[in-house]
Amino acid sequence: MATKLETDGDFHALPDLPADVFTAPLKKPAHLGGDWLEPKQAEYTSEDHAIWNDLFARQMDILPGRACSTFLAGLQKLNLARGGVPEFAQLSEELEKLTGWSVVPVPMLIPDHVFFWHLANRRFPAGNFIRTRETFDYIQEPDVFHDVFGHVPMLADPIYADYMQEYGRAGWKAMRYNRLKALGALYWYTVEFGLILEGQDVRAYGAGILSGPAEAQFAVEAQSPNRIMLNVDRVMRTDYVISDLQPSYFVIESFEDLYHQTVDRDFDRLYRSLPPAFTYANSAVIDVDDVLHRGSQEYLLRGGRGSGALPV
Ligand code: HBI
Ligand code: FE
Repeated sequence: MATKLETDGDFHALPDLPADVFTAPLKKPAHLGGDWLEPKQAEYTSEDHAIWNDLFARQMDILPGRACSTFLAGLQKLNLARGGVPEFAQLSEELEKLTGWSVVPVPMLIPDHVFFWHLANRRFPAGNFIRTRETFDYIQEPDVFHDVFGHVPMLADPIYADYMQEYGRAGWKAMRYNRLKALGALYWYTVEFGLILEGQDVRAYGAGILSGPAEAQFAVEAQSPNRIMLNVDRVMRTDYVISDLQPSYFVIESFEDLYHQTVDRDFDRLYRSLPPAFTYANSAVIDVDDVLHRGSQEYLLRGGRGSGALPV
């Protein structure tokens, strides 16, 4: 099953990035090695811990009835309500026991191939810094709140934990075919902004939804966005924006379904058939779509972020 992805090596050594791969350059801070890991987690001030606690309380008001049960269970299993920015070492110890994952500190966005390599080895690179009061509602760079509150509880689930590792392994192949952007779109529409059906209801499992107040309501309830059943081939051809609420969300039936849709797939064939650029706009609804909700796109049509449009 997983063997198709595993033929690319043992994932032990950091791969070289081929010179002609399409990916954004990042400048590595001088004190870091090739793995981009901080030697130890940052020390946080009492104001940093207070910011964490306020962000946490705000999300806990919003998430019941909107977050999926797997996420809420993960928060409990890892005791993330204990208060203050969690210590990665302690978190890793608990996570190791549950699913064999650990959480490691990084200073900023790290290059795709390094990120995939950590995931393939069941290490989750988490932002070391925390946002300020000035950027309380929205930041583009992943900070410790987004990464630890949004992503880590999901890693306490064994199936999801395996999906994330397979995703990292799939990065090798994407690199060889120069299709990292397409694999990035899959990450975006599942790990960051994914929705799941629980009975008749749609719930969020994507960390970008779970870690922000506006997006949690918008993704699950608003009339504007499309909600479409996930189709991996389709999503990997779909453009995405990182600076505003999403015009479309993709919905899975279960985490088993997500795992099998991605892992039981001939990625060689898929990458060979993928064009180098995205085919579909992020607001598009296309013939093959199994549509749960066709969005009005009112929020987008009124100008989106910065226009004062309400996220309806
Ligand atoms: N770096 N720190 C960090 N966090 C991410 O989520 C991340 C990254 N680098 C690359 C990356 N994500 C992409 O490869 C994925 O979004 C596909
Ligand atoms: Fe994220």
